[in-house]
Amino acid sequence: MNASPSATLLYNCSAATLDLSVDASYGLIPNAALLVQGERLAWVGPQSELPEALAQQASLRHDARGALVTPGLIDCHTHLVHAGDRAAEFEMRLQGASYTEIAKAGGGIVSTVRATRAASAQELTRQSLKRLDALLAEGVTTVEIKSGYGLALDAERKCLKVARFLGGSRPVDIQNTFLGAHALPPEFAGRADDYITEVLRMLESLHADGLVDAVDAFCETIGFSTAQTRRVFEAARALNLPVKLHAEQLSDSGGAALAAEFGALSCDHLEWLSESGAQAMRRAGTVAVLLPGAYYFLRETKLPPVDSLRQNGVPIALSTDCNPGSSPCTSLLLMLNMACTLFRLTPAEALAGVTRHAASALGLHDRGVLAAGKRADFVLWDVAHPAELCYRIGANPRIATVFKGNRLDV
Ligand code: DI6
Ligand code: FE
Repeated sequence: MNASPSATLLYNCSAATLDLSVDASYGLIPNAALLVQGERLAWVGPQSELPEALAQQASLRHDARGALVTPGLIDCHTHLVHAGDRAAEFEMRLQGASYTEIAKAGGGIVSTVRATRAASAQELTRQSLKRLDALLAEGVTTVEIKSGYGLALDAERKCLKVARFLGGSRPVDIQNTFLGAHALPPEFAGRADDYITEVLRMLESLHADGLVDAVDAFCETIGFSTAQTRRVFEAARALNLPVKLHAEQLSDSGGAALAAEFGALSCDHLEWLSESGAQAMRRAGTVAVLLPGAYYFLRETKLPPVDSLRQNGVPIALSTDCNPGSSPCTSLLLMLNMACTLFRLTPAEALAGVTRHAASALGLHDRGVLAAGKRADFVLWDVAHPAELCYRIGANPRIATVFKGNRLDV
């Protein structure tokens, strides 16, 4: 409880701490104060309970004028680094073509692969920064970015390097995920197993370059089988890298059970998740990442089994899935609203899904809640109650973001 003289006190706010030791809902502290010391929170609690000794050590005092404070938002599943768009495919889908049909006809992910391979790192950076800035404008302080639109060593390296560069260019933490097993590139047509061998080679090389924080795969009828996914996971395990999985998005392929077997950080999408899949996730402590943007944009009708996830005690995170094909979305606040309206999450569950549970989905235990010792990543909002963050559509009530203890006007 020692604060150095350089500590900063934020007072006259309410805090949705998402801290379970406060309560199991928002962890709401109505008249709160936060003490920031360096990159960390030194104290969080009711203003009236702030120890006088700590209060006196704060050399800077900031009146939050009644703002709501939440943890910095975490977008734990994005494909943010890519080139081009798929607006023409959107038109085709509106005329009746399905996402799967387009993918099988050589469009879909592979068309973004063509554009991404052709783009220079500089151009890729320019296009990706626009999306990142849109996320940051809504209070995002940690973003996961997957590769998977290169599908060849040099192109995957280019994308992961751009992702690292983005992290150095903006006040945000970027977590890199290698998704080499995203789709079959045309040069491996009919040779999926050979491509997986190439994925393993890419993984080793990119990991040696320090570009990989986690490993993902698209386990699906139009993606890779569980046997192929297992090979990728075994390689990740040998390198001590955590795994996650695009699982049961379009069909029940048994991906969640496989991912759980490897202690996956998360399984993502999950519209077709079975009861046994949910139980396997619970046993493994795997987070369910729901992606309402993809559900909405693909006009899916099969809802993810939210009740089963709740009953099994599987933590639920939410993310934009920012990608050009199934979720061209750069608003995590919109995902809060959609998760409540489409998936019937409570606003408290939704907010936990972009903070506490999103942090777990990335294996980051130093953030996602407001509590002493956690990182001083937080957002001040011009709202009276946390449910307002989920309730509005298209509003952005962010006042300011603090990233690692630094006040920013991003
Ligand atoms: N599932 C998705 O929703 C994204 N990737 C995946 O495996 C979509 C990628 C795309 O259509 O470009
Ligand atoms: Fe995705």
